[in-house]
Amino acid sequence: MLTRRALRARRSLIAAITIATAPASALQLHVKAGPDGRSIGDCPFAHAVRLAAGAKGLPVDVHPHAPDAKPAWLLDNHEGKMPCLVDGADIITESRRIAAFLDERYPPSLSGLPGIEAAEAAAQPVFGAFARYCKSCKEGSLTAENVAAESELKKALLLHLCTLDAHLAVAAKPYACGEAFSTADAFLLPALYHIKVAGKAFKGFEIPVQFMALHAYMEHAMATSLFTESAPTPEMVRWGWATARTDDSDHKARVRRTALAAVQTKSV
Ligand SMILES: N[C@@H](CCC(=O)N[C@@H](CS)C(=O)NCC(=O)O)C(=O)O
Repeated sequence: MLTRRALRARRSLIAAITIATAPASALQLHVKAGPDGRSIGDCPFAHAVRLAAGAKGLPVDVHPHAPDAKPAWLLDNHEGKMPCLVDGADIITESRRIAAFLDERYPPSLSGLPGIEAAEAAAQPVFGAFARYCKSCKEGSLTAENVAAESELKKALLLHLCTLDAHLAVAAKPYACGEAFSTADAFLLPALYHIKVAGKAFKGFEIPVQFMALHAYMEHAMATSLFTESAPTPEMVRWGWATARTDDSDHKARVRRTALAAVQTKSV
């Protein structure tokens, strides 16, 4: 049992640590824009960075850029890569590197939690498996061979989801490592959100109800303000995948016009 004096000392120590580790000003995060070039786009990697920063209570100013309107410094010195974090003199690209940078600089650690390796091993393959499946049988490429390949890609995704469900059934109380939000959650939640929205829209795919731990995990985490305040809209996610699912530039332009009209109608 701590005495009042010890409690006061502990509080001022925590305050001192917080002051010392808070960024001097909000972090700046440069991300892919939506079809209007102004709104925050669909990028799941940018979303992961926002979740990691948000879980640490760090304020982030988000700057969306269209592919043809990126700042010169980003193009010249960082290959135009986004997401790109600017924290004072530090400029970092690649979402995993950004998350590691934030973790090193600002407590609490999201990657040093017990069980993080097992959580990452179960979570990491999911987004790639979904991307391969969702991009299969692109617009205008519906051959028998592609349909057979698509079925294999769906099976692979289901296997990864099954492994993830088994992991969450044991570990998730309620996050992928247990009680605390970790880097594994920051990257996994955007992936699952894309599966939920784009899987349904483009493949009629739904995560099987049998994956109960996975559903419980998603329901809890996707209802938190950390998630709802940083997630792109479902329209944005569908726009991103509709563009990724076609090589035809006329079709890409049509997708952009439709998405643009939807974004503009919403903002009226
Ligand atoms: N490996 C990168 C991937 C980032 C990435 O693919 N970003 C895409 C969107 S999901 C992007 O910003 N594209 C827009 C552009 O580069 O203009 C990371 O993890 O940061």
